[in-house]
Amino acid sequence: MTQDRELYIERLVKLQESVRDISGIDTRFMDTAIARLSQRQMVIAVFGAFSAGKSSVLNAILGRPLLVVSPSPTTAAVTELRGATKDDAKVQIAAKTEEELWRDVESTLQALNRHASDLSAAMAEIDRLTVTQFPVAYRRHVRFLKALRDGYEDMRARLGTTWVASVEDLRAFSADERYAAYVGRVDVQVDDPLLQRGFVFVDTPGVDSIHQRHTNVAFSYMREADAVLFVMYYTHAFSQADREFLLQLAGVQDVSEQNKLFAAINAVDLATSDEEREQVRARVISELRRLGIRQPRVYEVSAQLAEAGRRLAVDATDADALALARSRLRDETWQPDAASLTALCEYAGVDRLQADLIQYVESSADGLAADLARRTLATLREQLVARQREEQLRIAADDAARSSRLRELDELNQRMEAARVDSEVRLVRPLAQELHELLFHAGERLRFAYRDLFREAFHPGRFRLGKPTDKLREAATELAGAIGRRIDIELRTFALRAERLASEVLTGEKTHWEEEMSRLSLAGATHDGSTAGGVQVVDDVLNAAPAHLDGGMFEPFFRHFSSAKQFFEGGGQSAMMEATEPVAMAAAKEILATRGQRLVERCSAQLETALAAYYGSAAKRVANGRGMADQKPDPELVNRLQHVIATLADA
Ligand SMILES: Nc1nc2c(ncn2[C@@H]2O[C@H](COP(=O)(O)OP(=O)(O)O)[C@@H](O)[C@H]2O)c(=O)[nH]1
Ligand SMILES: [Mg+2]
Repeated sequence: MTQDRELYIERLVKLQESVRDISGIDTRFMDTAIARLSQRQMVIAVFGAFSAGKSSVLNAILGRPLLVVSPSPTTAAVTELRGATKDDAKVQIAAKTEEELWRDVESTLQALNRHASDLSAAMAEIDRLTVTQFPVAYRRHVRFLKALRDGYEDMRARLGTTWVASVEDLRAFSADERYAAYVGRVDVQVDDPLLQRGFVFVDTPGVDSIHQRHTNVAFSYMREADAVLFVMYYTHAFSQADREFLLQLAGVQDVSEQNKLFAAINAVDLATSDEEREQVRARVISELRRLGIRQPRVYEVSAQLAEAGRRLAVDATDADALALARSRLRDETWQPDAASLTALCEYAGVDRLQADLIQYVESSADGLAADLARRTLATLREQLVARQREEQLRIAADDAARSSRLRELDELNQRMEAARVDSEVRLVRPLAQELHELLFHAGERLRFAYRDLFREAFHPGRFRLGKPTDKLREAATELAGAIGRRIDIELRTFALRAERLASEVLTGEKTHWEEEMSRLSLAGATHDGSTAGGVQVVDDVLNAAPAHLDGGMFEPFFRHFSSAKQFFEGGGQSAMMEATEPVAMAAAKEILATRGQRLVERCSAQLETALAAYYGSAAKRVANGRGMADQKPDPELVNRLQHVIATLADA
């Protein structure tokens, strides 16, 4: 594959060189293609809940313990692993900036219903918190803040800085919560054959991370990564955070029409029977389907057995590895030999996952590269053919031919001007209309989800202990939060779709006029052959504050609750669900509509700008063509172009 890519680059560079000096040929569009082909990064992003085994699975895939594995939630920063030569191998740790730290502190305090105006006020506020005063679900937030507080004096000077460390330093640093809280990002460059092939692995904070900021990071990787590996722990697949993540991924995949999800059920060594294991697998598949992931690829793995197997293959007397293998296999007499190690690796399942993942990413990267090379060549060919015809026309031109050409060009110019004038009605408004329909569907999806979200928040377990009014309030806050996150998921997907539809409109219009211009043999590209459009609205959503609904709106409906028994067995829960739905949905749709409307406006404005820019440059080309009609023709050029076009046909 690398070879193919190198061939494409070599060809494109040669071709570009051979036509660079021809007047009327603009080869700048080839630079972008060449740059994109040379950059052969293939990104595999790993997601999953805290302690699902993301780092363990990644270590197993790479066959070396590069990432810290821990029973307590440590990784709160993105770690990127990429290849390097032996001399360049290093670890770089970047601390959070003061701004990032503040955003994490502020949102964590907010989740605990506490507030502070700045970092030092926050530190004082944190001193007043005690872990036990909060419900179990929020203790992770408190522990994070406490650790951060303990590290503050040591770490504040490092905010916003980056430093080089060893893998051992990184290990020590990440294992200490006081310091780990300050790490924003880690880059590991390793002298590793797999990574050197251009693969980049990204270990991410848990999808259940307490920091809102991480949702945006996750979303960016969902869009950009070539593959997404989603890791679940055998005994607890599908938390609410998992579902939200996968729902968002389904949205991204739906827009891009690509299925890049690999789902791994880790720690299958915990299965107590084959039937149980089969059931877990079936449930994972059906949940993924229910979330809109078509044809899920599901792998059952044991990162720890893979690790034990790898070590024993190197050294059969490795006592720790042997103990680990025996304990995970629950067989104290197990002995490593060639056959049993092969069986162990087979059972651990990591080799198959690794092979499929790499094969998928490489072949899709190959496909993309070939596609890009093909499109670039096609665009170049169109330009050359147009240029050649133009030159032939000029050679043959007498006065009559010249004036008929000028008439044709003027006529094209007029049609283009008319198209420009009514592009608002013809292109921009229909797009806005289509986007409004999409918004309507997003609102409907939210309405369908309401019952599930309600039941998840007001579940029986919650009311087992504690004062019911406290528990009702807690459930209401959680429900409001869950609805808010759904709105954000819908808005992010909506923005992606809006970008895509807008660039389709733009590309459609460009393609039409490119054909018209090439029919009149007008050379010079204003179209780079790519489908990229000038419309970007996703960042607007990412930069906006998360959607916020007030849990207080549910309080008037607490009257439907008199006791847990009445609520869950006597119809109270259904009554409250019915009664709250209109209120909650009105609030949700209000936010969705306001923010959605803003996005539609931004999208329309950007499409208008991009269209105006295109019409402007196309008009310039027509004007150039008019000017050319009066210049002296060059018969030699026709032959030269013919020669290049012939070489292109061989491709
Ligand atoms: N039984 C079992 N436990 C595992 C396996 N892989 C990881 N774990 C445990 O799961 C915990 C979390 O692992 P880690 O890789 O740090 O998870 P992360 O937070 O998702 O990166 C650790 O205590 C691991 O020892 C496995 O294959 N089997
Ligand atoms: Mg980890």
